[in-house]
Amino acid sequence: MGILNVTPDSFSDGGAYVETTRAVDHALAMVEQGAAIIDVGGESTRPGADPVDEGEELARVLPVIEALRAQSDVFISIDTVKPSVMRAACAAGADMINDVMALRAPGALEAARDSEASVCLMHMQGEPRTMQSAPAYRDVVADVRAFLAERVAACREAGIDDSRLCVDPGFGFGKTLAHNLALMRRLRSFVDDGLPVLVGVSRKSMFAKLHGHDDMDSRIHASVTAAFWAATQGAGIIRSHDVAPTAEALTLAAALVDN
Ligand code: YH5
Repeated sequence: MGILNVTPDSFSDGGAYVETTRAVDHALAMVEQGAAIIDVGGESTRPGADPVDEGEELARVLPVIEALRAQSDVFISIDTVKPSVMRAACAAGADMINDVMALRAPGALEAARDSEASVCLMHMQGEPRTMQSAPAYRDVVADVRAFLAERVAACREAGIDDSRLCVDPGFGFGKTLAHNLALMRRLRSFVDDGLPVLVGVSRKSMFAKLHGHDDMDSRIHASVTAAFWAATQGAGIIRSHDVAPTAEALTLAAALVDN
């Protein structure tokens, strides 16, 4: 899954892809490099980020989804927590809803159900603005698995079939480095719960904390290495900014793992 940020304040791209044609070109380049899914996001969910107005988010993502749909059959994911954006994005050609709130916003379950799109349910403790202030768990792996099981049950209740779902432990979303490492170490337990697992660690600050220093090359190297680990543990989807090296790591993982 290649990340396509269409946020002017985006962490990595500095707003370089606000323009639709540039965004679509970047998406097509990621497809060329091996991305099977393009994750279009118009609201930054970086720690500390402020929420984005609905009209602004729609104005960012809809032209990109429409233009990408017109030029490619790639699976398109919309990274949003807003039911109105889910509906509009799916009407414009999105195939998947990637929700860091796991469809907890009022109306989100209904919007997802009506769209007939696939859904990624991600765990987050707290909200983006404050989630990294003091994350705490009884047992991070058990707590996150229980949360995801509850959201899967809510989806079933709402009429969303399991065949449409994947789950995500939500690396960096209300987690310390120790929490992130515990989730990565025990990733197999999420896979064993039965649904496809999505992992998003690309360029995240957990690697700066792990290394004790911060530069983009180090973050990217660690992200690709973590993608390899996640794939060997059975993760089905890796969300990444750096598709070419990540795709190569996943090719190696697939060649090494016994299935
Ligand atoms: C995710 O894990 N993450 S947006 C902070 C960074 C770098 C990157 C400080 N959407 C996920 O990518 N969706 C985001 O450096 C996501 N899983 C799913 N399913 C945050 C992000 C980032 C944040």
